[in-house]
Amino acid sequence: MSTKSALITGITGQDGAYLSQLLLQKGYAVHGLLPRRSTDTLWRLRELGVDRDVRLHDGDLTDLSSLIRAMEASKAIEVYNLGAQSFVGSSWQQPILTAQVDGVGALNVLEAVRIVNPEARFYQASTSEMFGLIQAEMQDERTLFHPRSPYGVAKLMAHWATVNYRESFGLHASSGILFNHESPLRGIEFVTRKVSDAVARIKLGKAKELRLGNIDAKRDWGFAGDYVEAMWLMLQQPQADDYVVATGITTTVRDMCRIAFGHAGLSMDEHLVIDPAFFRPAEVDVLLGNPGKAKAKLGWTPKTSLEQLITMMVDADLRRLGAVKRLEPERLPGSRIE
Ligand code: NAP
Ligand code: F7E
Repeated sequence: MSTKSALITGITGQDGAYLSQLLLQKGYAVHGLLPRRSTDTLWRLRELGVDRDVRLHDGDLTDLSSLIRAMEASKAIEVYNLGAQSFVGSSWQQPILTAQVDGVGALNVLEAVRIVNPEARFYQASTSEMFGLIQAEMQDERTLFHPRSPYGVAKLMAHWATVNYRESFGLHASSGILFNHESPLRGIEFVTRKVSDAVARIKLGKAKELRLGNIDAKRDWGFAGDYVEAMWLMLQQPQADDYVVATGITTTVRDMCRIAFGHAGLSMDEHLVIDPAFFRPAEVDVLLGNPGKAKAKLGWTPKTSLEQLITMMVDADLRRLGAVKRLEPERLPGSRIE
């Protein structure tokens, strides 16, 4: 039997790294789109020990010709569009770039699939940010959207383009409406990783305070390693569809932060400073997902609690920053077992 081939845009990001690891474990040939950067962006793939096992193709989501070439060279039968300007905060400063990469970029990938291999299955990284100003206490696949940032608006375009290519051209195109998911590989600008990094620094005497914005915001946080399994499951279904992927539990930034400080034996109240610089022009106050459809149809359930997730992240940052005394076992969850 010939090896299945998958193409991942955003392969150097948090989810791209975990998905690469998962697909390699399943025997896929994993290809990734690599946008030109002046700095090294392979650290996550390296940290999971898979950087030498993936094949990278020069390309950018805003350059359709490079996507067509990557589709042709990879012979992908599954395409995961994870690439994005994914930081909500930056989307107010770079709204046009965000629209071009996150909105038009997804359309470019759909076009590349349609032109090169319309039989290939397509996954779109949709987001709970599309719910924004929530229209139901618990959000599911039928909840109305009301995005609150240029990021949410751009992602909504990509989401509807995915539905439209499914309905117009019969593509096997699915959207995963994923709620916040985190890991030790999360970018430092996102709140969980900002907290875990700061807690580790404070613990090691390298910093004194942590400055945050709106700590009353509530998020439904899960572990990225669990969530990439749902992406893969969506593309194994006979029919393409849209699925909410979430834990069904929501927690304030304040309580998430308290878990992190508590794990390191520190008092949050002694170190946390509220800084208006980190408040957003429009906030998504609360998100809470209903993963019922993903459970029923994909057989997917989250495996990692928020407590496990945050302690794993604090421990990883302590280790990175050179802690003598470790608070966790040697290996990062999800890293390669020799
Ligand atoms: P991430 O860590 O920020 O990774 C984003 C990836 O996109 C990086 O590999 C980045 O490459 C790449 N990228 C950025 N601009 C690009 C361009 N113009 N052309 C090609 N690639 C480009 O994001 P993530 O957390 O892994 O999230 C994966 C996807 O899921 C994103 O689409 C995100 O919007 C969406 N999502 C995330 C969450 C979450 O909680 N993590 C929830 C719902 C949806 P560089 O690093 O070189 O810029
Ligand atoms: O903010 C509040 C902030 O930046 C979470 C992306 O992956 O998930 C992510 O978007 C909350 C917000 O994630 C700080 O105001 C307080 O209410 O970690 P975040 P996000 O905006 O929810 C969705 C699902 C995606 O799709 C996105 O790609 O925390 N908050 N103080 C802060 N947030 C940050 N970043 N920094 C602070 O200092």
